[in-house]
Amino acid sequence: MVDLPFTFTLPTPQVIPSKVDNHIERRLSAMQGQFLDQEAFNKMLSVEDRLIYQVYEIKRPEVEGELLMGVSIVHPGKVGSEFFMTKGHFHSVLETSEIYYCLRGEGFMVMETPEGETSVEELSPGKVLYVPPRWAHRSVCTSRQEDLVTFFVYPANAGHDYGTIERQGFRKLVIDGPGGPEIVDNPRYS
Ligand code: S6P
Ligand code: ZN
Repeated sequence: MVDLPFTFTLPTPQVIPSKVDNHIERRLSAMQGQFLDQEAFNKMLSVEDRLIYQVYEIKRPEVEGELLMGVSIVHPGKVGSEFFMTKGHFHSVLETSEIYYCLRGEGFMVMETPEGETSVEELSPGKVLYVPPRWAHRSVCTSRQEDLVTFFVYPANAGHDYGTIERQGFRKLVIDGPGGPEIVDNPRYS
């Protein structure tokens, strides 16, 4: 049977889609080893397993030709001086791209290739970001009070490779500096 076209609404300022097939909540405990300041991480975790980000997914068959889409919501906050962020990943099928459309909040997309090229793009409402094939990506919320909300679309066969980032982190970090958000080299990167 052929698939039928479908519609859903993504009303603003309400940002939860009217059609949701899967809701992911990622808490601090799932981010072990990702933030630079391990002491600040442990201290925060001992008080509360804070909700860092959520994803509302619209499911499609995970095969070539299909597209997956959804909404990612990164909450405001910091671990030490590092802003709350997603885990970040390469796509398992490296030669796949992704589009992000920022709906709300302020932040950055931190990106890098396996060859070590880096790029950090600012996100603000109305901005569309094209993440080309081969670029790992991580969203970082730098708003003080507001969520960073993005709508994303990517090939359904892309898959996620979290392991590479879990082992090494990203080459660039976004920290809260004296004059606002700063992009710095990750001192732990080997
Ligand atoms: C999937 C796409 C987003 C992220 C989401 C959470 O390819 O990039 O749906 O999954 O922003 O990030 P992460 O790194 O935990 O999957
Ligand atoms: Zn992705």
